[in-house]
Amino acid sequence: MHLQHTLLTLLTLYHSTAALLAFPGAEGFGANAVGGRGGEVYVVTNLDDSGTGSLRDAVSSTDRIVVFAIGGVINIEDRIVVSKRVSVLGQTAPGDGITVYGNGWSFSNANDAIVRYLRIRMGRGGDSGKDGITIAEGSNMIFDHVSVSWGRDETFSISGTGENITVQNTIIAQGLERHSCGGLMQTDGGVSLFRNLYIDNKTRNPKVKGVNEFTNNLVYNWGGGGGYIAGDSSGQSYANIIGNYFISGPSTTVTAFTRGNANFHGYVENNYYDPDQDGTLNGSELGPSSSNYGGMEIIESKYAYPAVENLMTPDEVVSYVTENVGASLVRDSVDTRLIEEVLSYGAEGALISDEETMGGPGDLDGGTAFTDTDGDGIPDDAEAELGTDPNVNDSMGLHSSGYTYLEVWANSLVSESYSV
Ligand SMILES: *[C@@H]1O[C@H](CO)[C@@H](O)[C@H](O)[C@H]1NC(C)=O
Ligand SMILES: *[C@@H]1O[C@H](CO)[C@@H](O)[C@H](O)[C@H]1NC(C)=O
Ligand SMILES: *[C@@H]1O[C@H](CO)[C@@H](O)[C@H](O)[C@H]1NC(C)=O
Ligand SMILES: CC(=O)N[C@H]1CO[C@H](CO)[C@@H](O)[C@@H]1O
Repeated sequence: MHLQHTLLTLLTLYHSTAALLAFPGAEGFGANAVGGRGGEVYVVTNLDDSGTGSLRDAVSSTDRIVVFAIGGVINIEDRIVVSKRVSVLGQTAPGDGITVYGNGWSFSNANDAIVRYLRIRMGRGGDSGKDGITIAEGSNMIFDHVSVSWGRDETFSISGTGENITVQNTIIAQGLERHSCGGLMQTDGGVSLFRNLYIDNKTRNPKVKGVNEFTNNLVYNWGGGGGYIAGDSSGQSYANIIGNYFISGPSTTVTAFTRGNANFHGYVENNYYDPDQDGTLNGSELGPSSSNYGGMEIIESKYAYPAVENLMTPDEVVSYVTENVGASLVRDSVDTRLIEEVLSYGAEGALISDEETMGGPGDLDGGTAFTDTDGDGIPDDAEAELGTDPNVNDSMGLHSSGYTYLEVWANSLVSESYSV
């Protein structure tokens, strides 16, 4: 009887955990990623490339919520490979937050990843033929307020058997020449792209195949390879494309949508295109004809994919994205410049082949670590407010909301609803 009751309690707990959003404001196919909830806390305490207290070490084992007691640029030599059930909560870093520079990251098979407020800048020194962020397989992942740039192959790419993945409020920028790619988003397992900025990539902004929702994104200064590339293959694609703004820049020589065919089935609604590169934001709606959408098959009803809670108009998207997207608690020099390009409404922007053009990753203020007597990741003064004990390692306990106390604290540092 007693055992049965315990089991029932456990099952109920499991159930409520499974239905919980990754964090308040998580949306789309990856909204229910669990991350390291139920595992251990790992506090990153240095900017080293490896070893105890480093970010690489933090993500190398499963079941961890990773928080930061230091801000700054982490220079990496080899690619970082992320284990299953890991949360990387960059918003907890003091100072100007965290940039990881020098190579890219693999989230292949890193099921249940939650990644927030992190800058990932690959650069010329990274592995040739590799991406800024790669996901070739794996499920239930969400990337929120990430800035990823300077991929040598793609910048952010999801392919293969990836399933239930969201990329939201994220900057995907400046894939390095000559490939200069935003990235592939091609999987049948479902990818949501919400409120992102694709900027200064020659091609694949993104290239979509399979099951995909592309809503409230801003695409700026794509190059001759293409803005949104619709499938371009014999595989079948089923996509919603809603409320996006496409703004041509100095590098743009082709229309917003290209390379579609009858295998690409798209539901389209209220997408704006400003082609004239004249410094004024005055685009107009792309009528729902196949020719405006690169030749894809336009379908009448929306696919029943997990949608955004607050659908914005394209004009609202421009305001929202320029104010909020990327690791925006503190904008670094790179993101600041990218946003200035957008706000030139067509006059500024360039494809680059070398990050030196951007001044590299820039300098970041490391900030001051908060006092955390028990080393459980939550600052002493916040423990007092949360009702946890500043002298006991108790941050992974479950709050009544279903989140760990550590997540409740981390979530409280950033805004949770995405509307204007
Ligand atoms: C992806 O999400 C769908 C819908 O919630 C679910 O049925 C499916 O099992 C999920 N896939 C994985 C691998 O979790
Ligand atoms: C947008 O504004 C520019 C400059 O004011 C003007 O030259 C252009 O014709 C306008 N475009 C549209 C579509 O109204
Ligand atoms: C706190 O406990 C976790 C286990 O949940 C452990 O991994 C971690 O090292 C502990 N931290 C400290 C500072 O004792
Ligand atoms: C269109 C465009 O600006 N493409 C650029 C994308 O970024 C790479 C690297 O930053 C440039 O080399 C491309 O020219």
